[in-house]
Amino acid sequence: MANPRPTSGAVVNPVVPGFHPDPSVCRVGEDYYLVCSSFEYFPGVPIFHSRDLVHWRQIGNVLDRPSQLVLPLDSPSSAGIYAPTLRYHDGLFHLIVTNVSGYGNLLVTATDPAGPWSEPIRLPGVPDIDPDLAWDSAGVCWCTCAGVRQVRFDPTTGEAIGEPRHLWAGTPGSRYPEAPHLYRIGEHWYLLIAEGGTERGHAVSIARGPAPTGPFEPCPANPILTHRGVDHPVQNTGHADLVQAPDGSWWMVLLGVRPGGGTPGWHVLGREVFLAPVTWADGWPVVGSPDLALPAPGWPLHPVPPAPTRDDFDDERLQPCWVSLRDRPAELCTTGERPGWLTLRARGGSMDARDAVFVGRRQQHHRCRAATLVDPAEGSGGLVVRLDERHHYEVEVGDGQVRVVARMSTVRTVVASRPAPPGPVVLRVEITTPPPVDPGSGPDVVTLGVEEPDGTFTALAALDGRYLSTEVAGGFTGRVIGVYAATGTVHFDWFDYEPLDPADA
Ligand code: 6LW
Repeated sequence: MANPRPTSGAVVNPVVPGFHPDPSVCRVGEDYYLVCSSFEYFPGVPIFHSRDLVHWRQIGNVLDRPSQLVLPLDSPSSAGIYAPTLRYHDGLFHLIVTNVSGYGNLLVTATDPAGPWSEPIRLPGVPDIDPDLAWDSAGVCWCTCAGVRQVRFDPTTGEAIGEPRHLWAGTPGSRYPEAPHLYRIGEHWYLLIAEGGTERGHAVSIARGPAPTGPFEPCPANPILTHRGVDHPVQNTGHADLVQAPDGSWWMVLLGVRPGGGTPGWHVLGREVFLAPVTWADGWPVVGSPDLALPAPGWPLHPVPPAPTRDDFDDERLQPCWVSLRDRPAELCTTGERPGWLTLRARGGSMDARDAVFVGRRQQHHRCRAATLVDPAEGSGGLVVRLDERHHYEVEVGDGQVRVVARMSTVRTVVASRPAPPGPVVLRVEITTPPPVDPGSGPDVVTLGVEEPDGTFTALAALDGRYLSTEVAGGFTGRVIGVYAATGTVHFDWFDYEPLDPADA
């Protein structure tokens, strides 16, 4: 499936492409802010700003210091940071989130959502993942989490007041009631949840009651959104948050995936952020389909400039889109040591290691190209497309050789190798989506290679992308493309990332 991106005045879904799951959105006046899960990547919880709900620009990461984000070097992929909720109350932004890698639930606050955010308060009294915050008219704060359970809560100390109460088990016969968000809208309190699991059975359901504590009456039309069993290019739809647009209309942000290839379809970009229209009938929300193109909205649009293709690594700090694995100690990753270059010093060896030294950015387009100029004078390293430790393809230079390595579950193999051109070398990866030639075709083709001294590209291998998909690898993340050091010290002068479809640029 080529996943064309329609344009011309329409809302183009996903509004935040690439691995950005579990969206939570918050409106303050004319400004919207949106956060997502980040799992094993550091910094954690990317935060975006928009004036129109359609165009989003990353303004930072909420958990950007080691004191806020503890990710043990041996913690598994798809552990770490799950499902934040972002809310604004009394002049302060509140972000509540779970670090499943041992730290538990935590709360941070900020006056400016671009940061800095406070040191975290730990929340031992919150009994499960996916915490939400809501304040009632008396100023009492309620924390609701997966299960669905709720506890009264003091957001200034993190202390739970009393015991958690069970609120709702979700739809009978469904599973995993989670991702709750609680809102006062009109005369009712609404309890929005996800259920069915985050794969093809994913769904959004809702209940309402007279108070934040319930009792809650399920919507007769539950689930109010699901794409299970439906032939729609957007699948796994769920984990939603409600928001009002500038014109007062209601919308939902939610996660969905875009599977490609033949049967059963593989999604490679992770769970992405979609927008869906919401209307109301009998006091219940009616959710329209999060189609790839929605009609142009009735309020002014505020497009954001496209991200530059090249990062020259000239800034002292990396741009907020760059992530590393579990930590980013200055002695392993620096932009200062060789001015204008990113220097990586190997620690754990190859990309198979949980403590691999890797800096990357999310793959956000099905068809794209990435390249880097690498000087491997004192080591070996290269350019990698990563799903997790057990699923990645890389083109690497070192010891006078250029190699393409594929890691697919238990299989690790050198697919191609040849002598390296002299001096710093440009490594390149191109990801394309040829039409499926048979029902078993993969979602895309990942071509890895090297540029010759005259600038021509030599492809060394073209690999089936399904092995870097969530359907094969499992987990909650998506692809991240970046650079790494396998041995010694490796320098990168620049990194290019560009979509190959003009409509995406
Ligand atoms: C998250 C849960 C979910 O905690 O996936 O899709 C989990 N929904 O709500 C991890 O992202």
